Amino acid sequence: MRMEKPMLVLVAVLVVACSKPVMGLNDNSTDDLLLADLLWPELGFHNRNCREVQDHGHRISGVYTIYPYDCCPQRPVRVYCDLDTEGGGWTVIQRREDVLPQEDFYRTWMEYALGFGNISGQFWLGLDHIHALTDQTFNQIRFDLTDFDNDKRWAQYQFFYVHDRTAFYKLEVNGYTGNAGDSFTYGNLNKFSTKDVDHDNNAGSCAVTYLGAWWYNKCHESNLNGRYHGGTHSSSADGVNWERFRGYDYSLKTTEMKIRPAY
Ligand SMILES: [Ca+2]
Repeated sequence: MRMEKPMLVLVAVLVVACSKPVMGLNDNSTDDLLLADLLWPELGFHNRNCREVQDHGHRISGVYTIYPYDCCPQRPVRVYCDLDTEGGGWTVIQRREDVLPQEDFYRTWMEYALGFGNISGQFWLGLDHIHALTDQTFNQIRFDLTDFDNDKRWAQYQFFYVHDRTAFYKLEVNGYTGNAGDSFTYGNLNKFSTKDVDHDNNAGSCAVTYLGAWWYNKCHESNLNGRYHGGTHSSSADGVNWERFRGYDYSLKTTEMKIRPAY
């Protein structure tokens, strides 16, 4: 039996509406679904990032399915969209929180490439996804940081690009504004390093010494994937540090890293 196009659309709407939420990389959330989200894929349209999610009618921050890969437009990725902060449209790529159990961020190259954690809680989105998002168009990055006195600071960069895995996810960043201080530009033009893959400019391994994974130089002014010490620590520079905000012996309470097209 051959169904006509309107019937196909109706069936698709019913199937999506009646099915459980799409499950992806470790999340238990439900989408804020608009009718357009059900109809547009039938017409070949997909949101490629959280700015498009917002531009097409969504107003509620939360977990959405986007299709960030220009190479492979049918490949879905579950992401958290911040549609509130400073105009919204942000795809969140990292989050640390003061909750138990703490997510383990001292992980391998492959885990940082693919992503880990719970997209509604503590997570790293994954360098492949981050590359795909920044490869779509010019992107900004924003850091929202909080200490245990609930002092909230931010840092924003007008340009952010992460190269692909063959270039070891090399970072390009510039154009700081904010009140947290610029502790990210120091990583500019550096490749990513993890405890098992060392691309830094230090004789040893910055990732091993400072218990994180980052665009280490020799070594860092920020270490947001470091150990969650929860405030002041006696060790040096191995916490969730942002040097220009609280220095090398203070591990922040919360962090979010988020990106959006710069247009
Ligand atoms: Ca090294």
